[in-house]
Formats: sequence, structure tokens, C-alpha cells
Amino acid sequence: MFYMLEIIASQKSDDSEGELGTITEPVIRPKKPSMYQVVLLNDDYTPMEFVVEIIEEFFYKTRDVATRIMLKVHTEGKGICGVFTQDVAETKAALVNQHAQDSKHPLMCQVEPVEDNEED
Ligand code: TYC
Repeated sequence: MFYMLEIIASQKSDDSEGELGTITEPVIRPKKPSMYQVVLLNDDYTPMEFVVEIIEEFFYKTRDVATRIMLKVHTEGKGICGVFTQDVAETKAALVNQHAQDSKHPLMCQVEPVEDNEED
């Protein structure tokens, strides 16, 4: 699904001989929205159960999927909880970080742009 248009280049529209200069016009194509991933970071203190509950509540994952994500973060250092538009990703990350802080746990998540895939 495309949401916006982007101007990607100017195209020559008149190259007839004898012209002075070149007439150009914009080429417009649909722009894919950039997507952002919310990445959870490991730490040594936040209880595993708390992390699983966060992933269930804020990212609507099943207990099984939430547990897998938590274990991936625990063993590999970080893991993706979900991919969203920028405003949704930043809002979710802020809510998670605030909830962790309110609960006195050092759990942190961050937002990263998803690398563009030319095939999409
Ligand atoms: N490493 C933590 C522990 O052993 C668990 C943990 C998992 C913490 C994922 C944060 O994002 C995290 N209790």
C-alpha cells in the first residue's frame, strides 16, 4: 500500500533541435512509507517474566512468541518486537521505556529504521 507521492527526478520533455536550454518536468511515483522497528535491548537485571509481559501487552504477541523474543534478546543482546510507521514505533518505545522506569527495571527499547528492500 502506498501513502504518499515523491518527486524522484526531472525528465527532459522537449529535446527538439534548435531549442535553447532544456524543458524539464518532475517525475512523480508512489512512495513506500519508511518503516521503523522497535528493538528491545538486553540487560542483566530485568526479570524475564516482566519482559515477556511487556511484549505481550505492548506488541500484542502470544505468550509463546513473546517468550521466544525475550529469549532471543537475552541470548543475542537485542531483538525486534515489531515494525511500525515512525510515529507508532516511537510512541510504543516511549511507553515501554516509561513502564519499565515506573517499575524500577532497567529495560530499554529503541527505534531503528528498517533497511529498504528494493524488491518490495
Ligand atoms: N537478561 C535478563 C535476565 O537474565 C532478561 C532480559 C531479557 C532482560 C530481555 C531484558 O530485554 C531483555 N533476567
